[in-house]
Amino acid sequence: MIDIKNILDKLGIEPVNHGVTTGQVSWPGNGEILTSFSPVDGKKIAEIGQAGKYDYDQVIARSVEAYKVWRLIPAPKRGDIVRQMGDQLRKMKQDLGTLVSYEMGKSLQEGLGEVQEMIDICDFAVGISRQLYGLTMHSERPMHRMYEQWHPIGLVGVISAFNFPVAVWSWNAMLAWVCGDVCIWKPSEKTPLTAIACQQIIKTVLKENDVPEGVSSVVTGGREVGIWLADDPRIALISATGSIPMGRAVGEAVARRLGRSLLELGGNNAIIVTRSADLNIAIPGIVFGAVGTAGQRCTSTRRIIVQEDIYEEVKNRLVKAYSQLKIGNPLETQNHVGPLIDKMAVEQYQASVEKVKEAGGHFIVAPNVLSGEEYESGCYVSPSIAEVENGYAIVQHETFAPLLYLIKYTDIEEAIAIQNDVPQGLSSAIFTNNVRESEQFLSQVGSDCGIANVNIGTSGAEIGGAFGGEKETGGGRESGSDSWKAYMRRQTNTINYGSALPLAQGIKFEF
Ligand code: UN1
Repeated sequence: MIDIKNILDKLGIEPVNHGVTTGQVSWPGNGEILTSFSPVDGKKIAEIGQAGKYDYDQVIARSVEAYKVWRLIPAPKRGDIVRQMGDQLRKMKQDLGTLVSYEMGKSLQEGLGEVQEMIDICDFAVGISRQLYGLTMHSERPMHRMYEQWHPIGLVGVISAFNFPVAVWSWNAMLAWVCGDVCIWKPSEKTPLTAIACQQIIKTVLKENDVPEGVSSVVTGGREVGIWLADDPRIALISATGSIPMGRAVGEAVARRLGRSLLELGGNNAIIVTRSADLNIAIPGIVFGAVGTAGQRCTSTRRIIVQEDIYEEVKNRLVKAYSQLKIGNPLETQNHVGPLIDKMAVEQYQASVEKVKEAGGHFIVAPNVLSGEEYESGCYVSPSIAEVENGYAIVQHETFAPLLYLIKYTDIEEAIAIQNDVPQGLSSAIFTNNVRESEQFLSQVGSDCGIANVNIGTSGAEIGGAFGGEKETGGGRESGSDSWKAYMRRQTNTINYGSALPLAQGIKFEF
């Protein structure tokens, strides 16, 4: 049995916690008291004093001051501080991963995997801290030089979701820090303790390096804290991960003040299984994508689009695989599927199931809400599979639960059309051994998603790539590749080192 109390002690989580921190300094907010319950066993873990408006303004005032100092520290030096944070995370991986699993409900393996993503992004950000490259251009004017520089953008607000309660913050924060920005984090009110634990883990690094107070802040709270951030002209960039309605509200508020937003919202991710697919890898890929994290990743597999000749075989193998799934305490390694985040999520799963039935869908693996011993929290459901039409309203919508849809197709063009025919555009995959099909899927007439994979599933992206999607997914890109550019402002500089003043475009202006 895992000793949760001991892990909370090691992570500095108290029975009642300060819900506001500016890195080195923390205090109990004057907002409402929030209680964090575990979906694993339904037990109360700890309480948090959430931020009120006064606390929020204090944090932002300190962030503004911190930015004035932080932006002057050379980027590789900031990178070295991020490296030290990565070292601390390595030491605390087991404890933080366990708390992620206990507060959020994902399997311990996935909790540890999430902390590994944090460590990996630290390493990546250290490298990037020496590669914040701008281009140089040849000027059309004699004795002129043109180049561009990337400068920090300022204050970055990070709104994160419960399903990746720590990794998504680190994707944003580690890059923003090496870029010279300061971060204000509003974690999900469903997983506030993991956010507090992260601050405890990096606190010694901040202290040892004399990092100014306000470089890493947390303001816990609900929707209103998100609105304060979105409406605040002092926040240059809001990076928000979560539902499409949340992203729309944040995006509209930030756009109203002409600020920048980086949105990573819902997906409706499909896997196309073609006639030539190797089902020995396709089936596990589908099952992990659909039931991993109990279907609560934005990259979770929601739809399987299967070629008609192999439809019955795929269906039978999926039914067999689902019959072998063990549902239960995610901290116990033999279980594949843990609980949903809370009872509201269970109700939403049930409501979606009803809508599938009303639309004419047919369940081949029936959904259930589990009760009895081990399931006292009321948050455990069994994963389900339904045969549907892609056009059903409920299929067009992202249900954040292990509800998988099976859809039949005849030719590859039809499969790609079905894959793209949803409002969201995050992740997609094809299982095929036919190079024509895979190349068509990856081409400009193929998948319209930000992520398109061949012979792997839709979830579990590595941090080195740019992560995000199109359409209602929001268009933002986080994590690897050149996503760092979102956290900086570009300045174009033209320098005249001659003694004449020629104008661009050959314009003559004489007097
Ligand atoms: C999310 O669900 O918001 O690709 C992020 C994945 C993970 C990240 C998911 N690396 O599934």
